[in-house]
Amino acid sequence: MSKALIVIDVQNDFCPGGALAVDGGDEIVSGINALMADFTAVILTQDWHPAGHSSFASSHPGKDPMSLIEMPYGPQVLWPDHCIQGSAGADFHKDLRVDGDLIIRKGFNPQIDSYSAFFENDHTTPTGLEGYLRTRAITDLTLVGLALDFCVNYSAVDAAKLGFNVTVRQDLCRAIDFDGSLDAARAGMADAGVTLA
Ligand code: VGL
Ligand code: ZN
Repeated sequence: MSKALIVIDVQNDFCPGGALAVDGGDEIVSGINALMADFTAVILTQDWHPAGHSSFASSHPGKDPMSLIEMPYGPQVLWPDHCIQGSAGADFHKDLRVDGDLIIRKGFNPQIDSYSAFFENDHTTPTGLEGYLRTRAITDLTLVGLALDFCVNYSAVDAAKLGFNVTVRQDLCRAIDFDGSLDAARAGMADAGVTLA
């Protein structure tokens, strides 16, 4: 049994002062750093959008941030502009240890958002992370990071569906908690067989 820690989107824009700030997003950094030594592999994800990304409200005239639209692949929340490639907001939190094995970027396709570290929001376009884990014979995943109800949730559910043993350390996550999203995420993860620790 080989286990990986997957650190989801601990980036400036999801921390206090950022464009899509998650309450307490910075509080989890030291605990995540401390956990890294317990794992064979440490993988970081980085939300990485081109300017004008289709998940930004600013790309849809007349639409407000946090409103919902129908995309060809299903419903999509429209976000404030965030994690634009190369911007300070897209950088990892300054205290996060970034000497892990792999950094996987997601959300770079202008037409599709990608909450999950495994598949874009069409649920079919792979990021390549599954192949990486399988070729390294990693079977067990622990997920931490931001945001619990979006990118951690989607990543955990996809990982469980792919057959990995998945634990989410809720104490090392923080949530956006918008319109019931946190309760729905917890129920969905539990249904998928994710261990909520
Ligand atoms: C995220 C909304 C938009 C996340 C990323 O990391 O949870 N949420 N992009
Ligand atoms: Zn994003």
